[in-house]
Amino acid sequence: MKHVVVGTAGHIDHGKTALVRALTGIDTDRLPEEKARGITIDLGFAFLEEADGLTIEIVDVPGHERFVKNMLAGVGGIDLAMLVIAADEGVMPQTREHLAICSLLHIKSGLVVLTKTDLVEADWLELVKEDVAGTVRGTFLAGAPMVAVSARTGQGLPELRATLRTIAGSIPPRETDQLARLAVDRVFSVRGFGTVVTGTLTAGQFRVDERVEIYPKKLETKIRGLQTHGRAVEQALAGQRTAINLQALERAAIERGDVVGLPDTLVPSLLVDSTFELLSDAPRVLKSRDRVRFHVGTSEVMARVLLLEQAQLEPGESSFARIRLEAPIVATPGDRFVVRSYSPIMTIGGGTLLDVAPPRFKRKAPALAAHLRLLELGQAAEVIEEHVRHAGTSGVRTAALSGRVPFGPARLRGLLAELERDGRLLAVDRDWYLHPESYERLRELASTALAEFHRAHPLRAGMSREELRGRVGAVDDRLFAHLLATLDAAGVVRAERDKVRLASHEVHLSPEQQRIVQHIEAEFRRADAAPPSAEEALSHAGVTGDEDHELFQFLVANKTLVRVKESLYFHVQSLDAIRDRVVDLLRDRKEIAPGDVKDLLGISRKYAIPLLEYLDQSRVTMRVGERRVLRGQSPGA
Ligand SMILES: Nc1nc2c(ncn2[C@@H]2O[C@H](COP(=O)(O)OP(=O)(O)OP(=O)(O)O)[C@@H](O)[C@H]2O)c(=O)[nH]1
Ligand SMILES: [Mg+2]
Repeated sequence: MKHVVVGTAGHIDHGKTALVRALTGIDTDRLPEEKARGITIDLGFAFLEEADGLTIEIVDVPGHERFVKNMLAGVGGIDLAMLVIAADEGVMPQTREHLAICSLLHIKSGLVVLTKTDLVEADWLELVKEDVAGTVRGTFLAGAPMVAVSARTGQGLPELRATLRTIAGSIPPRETDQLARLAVDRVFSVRGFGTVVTGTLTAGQFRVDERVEIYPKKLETKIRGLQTHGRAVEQALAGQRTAINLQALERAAIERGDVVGLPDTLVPSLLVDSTFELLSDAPRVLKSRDRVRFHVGTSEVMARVLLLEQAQLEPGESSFARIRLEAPIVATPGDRFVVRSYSPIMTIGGGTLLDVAPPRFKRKAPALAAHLRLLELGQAAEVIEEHVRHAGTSGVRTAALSGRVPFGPARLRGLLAELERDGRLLAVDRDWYLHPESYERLRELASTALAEFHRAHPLRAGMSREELRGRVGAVDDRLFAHLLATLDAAGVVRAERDKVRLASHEVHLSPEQQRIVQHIEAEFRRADAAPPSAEEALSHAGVTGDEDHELFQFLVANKTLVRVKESLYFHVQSLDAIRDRVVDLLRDRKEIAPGDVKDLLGISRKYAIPLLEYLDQSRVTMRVGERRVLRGQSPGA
């Protein structure tokens, strides 16, 4: 089974539609207006089934100058172009424009059909053939078969069909490892079925019941049914003209230019980086920031072309460009696009998309050109590494990368694994990658932040984890944990519970600081169950300050002093002894009142109440009414 999509091309009235009908028996002009005016306005579709499992799908396009935009929507997904030229008229403006468009889209194969031969003499036909050969010289159609036919008499049609079959046979099958996508070229609703979209399935495959997303509109739905040339199928494959019946979506919700893909795989973009070439017969120079019509897939969007290497392009010149779109497009790197001038409307150039989610860069920086050259010409692995490098310290997920590289998900996964093995990428966890340079940057940020912290707070044991995470750019929790674990294993930091310090950090007290600390500690130890306030203890040691004083906090951090309540600290040994004495008393009495503690320790309510609350919180005692019992024992037990 092979599917090849052929697109017609050529000037208005040159006999494209008549030729398709003569070949396939299908009249592709469906609209009443097309019938009335005798011209094609929008795309038409037909097909030929050959004996050996080959299906030739045909997209018939309009030749009218005003409908080139529809022509562009039709030729986006084709494999080969059939340039139709009426023998009586020869090469005309849209013959050239359609040829230029097919060239810009990098269509690789095709043929020329000279039709209406019933209207001309044999020697005139020879002249036209020579003229056509000159026109296609230097294009993908140079040397391509040229077949003379008449749709009216049927002359030459068998030869044309045989030629199409031969060319179709030589077209390589489409890649199977590619994200499935279909650029919508028609939307309509069918009674009893609902909304149907059609297009060429450019890559991948779709199945009935599969969940899909309509990009860029973010509409998620399900494939209710699939058809290829009028027949219901369970599955549609790359290269097939496909009609998709979508579940529960209004016809008005979708339009030409939208793309059907698997959910969360494609990337809608308002900014893309690309190569750009101005056609050598473009009527004038293109200046950076010129407003143009941008065509990719089946969409047309207004855009501005920012030239990255020069201020303007002469006809025939090319450059890297950053394209700012006025509405989102949905495409992948490697896709070709066509640009037409704003007014008068003319095809002037095109290029290849290199990045559909470009990183910020200083415009015109030499680094940007180097980056784009790598995306254009680099090996697949280098391209991935470059994207991960630019993802910076937050890293990038495989799923987010797959819509941004010009190759399929299976190849991407293989290359990521290879890069990780070679140490060119780090895996934070499965499907999440970071460039070693970014990791190095995080290490530096963490070390610098810790060193600064230690310098500012030499008496503090360490920095809080959350504060440190903020200092390295508030990276994801898992990435931060990974970073700390690696730094700890490497002996650079010590991460203990919620505090992190440099492994080299030690708290050093000067002799004077030692004296003060010892003085405060001695006072708390002496005061036992009736401790002084921080201010008092500090002033007795000859310094002014409150509980935030670094030396007081030093005693708290090393657990010499324990905070029982706001501004109330006890010496740790006193607190241990108090707890033991209260527990003993409770063992004896089963339950006690605050007054009992006052008497036991010889202290006032000011200390007794906070102490009991502290013991409640420490799960030593439990409050029952105004009294306390030992936790886990009820009164009277
Ligand atoms: N004598 C003669 N007339 C032809 C032949 N092929 C097409 N015609 C006539 O040429 C006219 C235009 O043919 P179409 O097939 O509509 O031309 P087209 O290229 O599809 O035109 P657009 O889609 O509008 O660009 C019609 O009147 C056809 O009957 C042919 O081989 N011989
Ligand atoms: Mg036509």
